[in-house]
Amino acid sequence: MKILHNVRVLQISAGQLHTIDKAAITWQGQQLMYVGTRADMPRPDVGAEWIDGCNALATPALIDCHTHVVFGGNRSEEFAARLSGMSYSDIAKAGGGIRTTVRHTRAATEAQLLQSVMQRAQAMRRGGVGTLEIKSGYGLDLATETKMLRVATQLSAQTGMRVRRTYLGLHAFVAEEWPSRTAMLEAVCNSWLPQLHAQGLVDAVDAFQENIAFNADEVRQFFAAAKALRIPVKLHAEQLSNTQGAALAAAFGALSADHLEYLDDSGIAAMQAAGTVAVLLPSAFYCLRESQLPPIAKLRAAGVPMAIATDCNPGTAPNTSLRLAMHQACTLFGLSIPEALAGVTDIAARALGLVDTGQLRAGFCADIALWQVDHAAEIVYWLGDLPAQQLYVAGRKCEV
Ligand code: DI6
Ligand code: FE
Repeated sequence: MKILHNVRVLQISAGQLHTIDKAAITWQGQQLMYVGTRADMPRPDVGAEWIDGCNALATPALIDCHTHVVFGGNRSEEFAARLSGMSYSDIAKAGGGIRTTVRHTRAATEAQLLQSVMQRAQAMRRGGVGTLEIKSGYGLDLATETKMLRVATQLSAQTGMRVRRTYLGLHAFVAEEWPSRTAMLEAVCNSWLPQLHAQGLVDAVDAFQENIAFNADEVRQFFAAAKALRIPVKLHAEQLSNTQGAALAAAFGALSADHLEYLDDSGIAAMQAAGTVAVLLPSAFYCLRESQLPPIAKLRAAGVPMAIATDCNPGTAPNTSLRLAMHQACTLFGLSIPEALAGVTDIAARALGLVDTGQLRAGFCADIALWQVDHAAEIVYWLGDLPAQQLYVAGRKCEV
């Protein structure tokens, strides 16, 4: 048994922050046993390990529920091109964008990919992230998609972080490599997905539904294949235009629909009815210098839970700081501090289908971040480095 004492504990419920002062947290193995005041703590086991929290603020370890953090190369040259006037869509149509990263990711060895993602993941971990979702999607062939998902699996062992792997089967269509779009769909749905699933590499699937990517019929076919294998689905929806992606995702009981700048009222209603989480990605909004805001007030009014993630990727969000994404969600999208904190803990867990992480309560996983701050708002407020003092994932201490 472990006993973290001399801490203040942040709890987030019903949109309110609540701090327990002079608190203690105990856990056995991976599971929290007690979270409350030190005074009320049940008598500990003899031989329990005592850990001094130095009066830090304890929060659930943060959860980054949407990333593309495994990739080869980078896209700084396209960033420069965008600064001189080219749009993200122009670059994609000219064969760049996602396809640039596909070339680099195919060329990289598994060891090279692991080495580059380790650096980014270490920055995330230092920022208090204990759980990380990682999407494939820069392979677009079976060998490279497999390589990406294997690297994501290895990353967990190397860093101690919990990793959820998402097969982003429909990210981009490379016309030169296929006789038709139907042929690609056929391979992804009936061959690659079942093979990746059989190797235990897939926790969920995702697709990019957009005018420059895949249409509703194609996504529906892919989701039907995932459903047949009982794999949960997620969707990049209404990022650059409205293609009724959120409603389609909701119809499949999706864990989340992500981006959502162009989400409309019917999409909100469908998400609300299905319990689909809205994942907000303000770093991509910022990098693309978008002006269309996701309909935050309407999502809030409808009671659709809102998570926040980095979308860490080389094209639209070269960001390893979940705290920066939280800050952007507040400054650019108008979220409150409690919404931002819930969006990277409890609600982010829901967006990944994790039922026992993201809260500091008995029975949940012992995933804890300690912060040297006076008030929880500082976690969102400071720009730049604010390293977690200590981090525990599934009861085990991680380096920060
Ligand atoms: N939407 C995104 O924001 C990322 N993928 C997607 O479907 C961007 C991917 C990239 O540009 O590399
Ligand atoms: Fe994304």
